[in-house]
Amino acid sequence: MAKHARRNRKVRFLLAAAAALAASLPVAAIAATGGDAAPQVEPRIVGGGEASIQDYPYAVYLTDSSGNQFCGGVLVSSTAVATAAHCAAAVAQSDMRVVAGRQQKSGTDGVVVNVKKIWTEPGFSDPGKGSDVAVLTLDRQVSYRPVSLPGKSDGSLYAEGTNATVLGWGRTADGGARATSLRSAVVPVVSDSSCTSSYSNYNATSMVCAGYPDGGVDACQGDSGGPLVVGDTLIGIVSWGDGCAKPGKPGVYTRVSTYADEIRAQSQSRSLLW
Ligand code: 4AZ
Repeated sequence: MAKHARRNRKVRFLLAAAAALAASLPVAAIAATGGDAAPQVEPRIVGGGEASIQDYPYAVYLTDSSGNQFCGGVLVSSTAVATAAHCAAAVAQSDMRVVAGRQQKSGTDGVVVNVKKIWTEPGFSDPGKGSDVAVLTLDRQVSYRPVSLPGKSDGSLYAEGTNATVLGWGRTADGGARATSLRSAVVPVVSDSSCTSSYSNYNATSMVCAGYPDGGVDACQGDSGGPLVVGDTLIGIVSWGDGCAKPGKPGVYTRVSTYADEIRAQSQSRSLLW
């Protein structure tokens, strides 16, 4: 979408109703706390800011054998990375690399690790149908702190309005260039009823939505597979959406709590398997 179209749409949206105006207030708060002086007309992970890999040591990205970044991922143990199933299917296993501990794509810090096994959630066919989760088993251990997976008592993390952080090296604008460095953005969890209004194929068992009614802050292409965290607990995996940061079109994430037991099982190194 053209920037002007987006801005005009935003203005119309703001003028449309008092309710929309009230709903837009958190966006202003994010822009203010994000440390960006400019008003939010040039959305960047769209609408976020640069993040430190030290603060999010479990954030990793996936490349092909030429080093081209195509997705994100998240360390769930010293030998396992959770990502989106559609990311795991994008490149042949033998060509896939996991880059951990690296902030800048152009950097040389951290490690580049091969993948020796891919588990994909059975029944996955298309992100829009759910089950968009996979676990990559690394061919050696890495020393970066893994993320925590949600437990049985973590249901409240999915309450409407919970502020979650999405991380990635993907596009910084809808249709724009990919980031050169790790970025983060804060997005509130959206209720199932609201997300059903946004997307007729939304499934509350396999997916969770996050974003602002007015858009402006979102994951985007290339962020897929990356983490949505509350504190250091993984609640979502970037999966899909209608474009990026559009009003009324929140980002859709794989609902990790539904798959946590399976992810845990797939993350334990069991030498009998190899
Ligand atoms: C993608 O194509 C993609 N705005 C990722 C996230 C979103 C949309 C598309 C969510 O990888």
